[in-house]
Amino acid sequence: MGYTIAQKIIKDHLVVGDLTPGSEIALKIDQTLTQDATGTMAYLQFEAMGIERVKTELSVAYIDHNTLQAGFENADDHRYIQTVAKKHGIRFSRPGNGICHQVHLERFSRPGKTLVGSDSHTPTAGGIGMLAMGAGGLDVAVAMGGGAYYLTMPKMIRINLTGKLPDFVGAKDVILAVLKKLTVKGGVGAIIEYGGEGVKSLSVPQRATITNMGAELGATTSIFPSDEVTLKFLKAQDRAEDFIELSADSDAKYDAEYTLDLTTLVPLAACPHSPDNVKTVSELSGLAINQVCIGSCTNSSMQDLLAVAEILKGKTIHPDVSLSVSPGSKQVYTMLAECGALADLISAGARILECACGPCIGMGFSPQSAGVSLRTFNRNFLARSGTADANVYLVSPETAAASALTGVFTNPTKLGVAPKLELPEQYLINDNMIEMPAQDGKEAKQVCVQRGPNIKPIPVGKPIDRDLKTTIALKVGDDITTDHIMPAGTKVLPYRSNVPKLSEFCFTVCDKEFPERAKRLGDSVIIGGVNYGQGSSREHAALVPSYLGVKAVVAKSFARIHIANLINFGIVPMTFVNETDYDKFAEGDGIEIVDFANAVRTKEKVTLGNTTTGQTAELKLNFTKRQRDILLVGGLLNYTKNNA
Ligand code: MIC
Ligand code: SF4
Repeated sequence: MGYTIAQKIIKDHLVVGDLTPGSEIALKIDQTLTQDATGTMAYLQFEAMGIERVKTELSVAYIDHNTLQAGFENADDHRYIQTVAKKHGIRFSRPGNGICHQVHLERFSRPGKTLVGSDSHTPTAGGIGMLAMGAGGLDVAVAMGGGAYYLTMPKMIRINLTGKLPDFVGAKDVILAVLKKLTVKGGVGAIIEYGGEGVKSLSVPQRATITNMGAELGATTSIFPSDEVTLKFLKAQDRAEDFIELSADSDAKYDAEYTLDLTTLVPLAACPHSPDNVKTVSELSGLAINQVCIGSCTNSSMQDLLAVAEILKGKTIHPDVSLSVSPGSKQVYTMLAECGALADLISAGARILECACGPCIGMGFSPQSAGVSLRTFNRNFLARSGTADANVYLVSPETAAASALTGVFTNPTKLGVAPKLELPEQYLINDNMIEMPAQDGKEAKQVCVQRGPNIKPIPVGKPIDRDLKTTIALKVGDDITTDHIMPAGTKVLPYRSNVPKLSEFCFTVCDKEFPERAKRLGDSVIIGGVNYGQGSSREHAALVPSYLGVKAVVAKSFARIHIANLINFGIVPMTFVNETDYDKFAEGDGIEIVDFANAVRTKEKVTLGNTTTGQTAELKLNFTKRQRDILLVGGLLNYTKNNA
């Protein structure tokens, strides 16, 4: 039997397990990346492991999320990451160098290699044929230390692309079409592979837009073949030696296959507040807009921004619209400046922001009250923009630019004939903002790691008690995102390395009283719906509830990275055997699981009693032996220490 692309890379890196979908596997990790909002915690954890040097082929620490420095906190964290990286053998991408996924794609990604990153959009590098996965910071810390990365062997989904994209229809429209079909749960437990003759017509940055938003499908990762288009990109980045060819065997088996004819695609938009709430731009045509934001790790490549500049050239954006443009990397930014496209953007009225995540993570540029914002980003979750009642739509750069000119939703295909965009034969290579680590030995020993006062010790979990007898502190519905659990934005992000302070914001998007109530209760549980914890990889969405005393989350189902994070921080994730039992529990009810520790140790099912109403529900405990051991001792840090 033949293998899929992902199976080939997995086979080459397999340390534990086999290719049976649903079973536990562990992979050797070649590269890691961190960003600053999750990185501080990841490096604190790495330091706690007491390992001198990273054991990967390459590890890079990026600064791209917390770049609005409204106080000392973010700058302190940057300095900490810079010095800790220098000491332990990690390259440091300085603030201003760009968004981690864009820079990694340009300068470090390699077909056939494995990458874990403490950011859910790490699969961006799947666009070059890399097996790239998002994970919690602690998992990334373990990988830096040479430990394997544990995950559930995914099933394989193939999307065959046929035809060629029409003018003014972009890679964003491809992934929005996939999201419309498969939904935000459609990729859970799966790797999405793209194939078919349509692949050849997509550049590496376009492929990366598609794999980037595979995160929104809930997929473990997404991947494209590595072919002559890949080689061309690597050559243009002066990295031809990193190329290997990779494709699926003709008799590879997939668990599901879909076909998407690129020729038939039209401009699409994901409507508030979910990336799978997709309509055609024509359906929305004429709807007034207030703001347009172009950038993010999804759509900030040279190709994207050249298309935008071409549409805006010689024109002025509509008086009712405020337009931001954040180039994805210093490479993109400099090249835009050199070719004159930057001047076209500026003279059309764009407000140019630094190359960073910016508005995507609510770091400035929040829309006006009840504003309509068109963004080329990947997430439009409630309140993520920083304005609770804003309506955020996700669109392609072409739709964003066309609409910025008219002040209403505008189908870019109405603009006439698309100009021919020439992609560079050679990108501008200047890695001067990537700082190399100190040499192993004396030089590294001399590096003094600098910690600001905002960096507080990581709370350590406690072993599980014999019985679980506590109260439901919160009950939430389906598709709760990590942005609900642990919001981001300018006010909260500076505290990513200060868990006590961060806890004041936990779940406040859903319920302002939650932090106080959880503290008052001492310990508690949360009841959730389907796909609990979708979205980002931020382990703070587990670490902070754990700090607030949450012992277990009982849900209808969980998102992949979040369930791993819950286990890593000693919160027991359990699912209802019968989903309708969800209705038997309400906030404030007392609950009980007798012999809880023993159940976590050995049982596959357990009874949850509602001590307020007397009702019961059967719960599933679907854990591997290793996960059970981690939970019993109160989390992965304790587990790692105990096994050291
Ligand atoms: C996001 O897009 O939500 C983030 C911010 O990049 C997160 C990581 C974080 O919360 O720091 C992610 O996607 O993992
Ligand atoms: Fe940054 Fe937004 Fe990409 Fe997250 S999704 S890495 S916040 S640009």
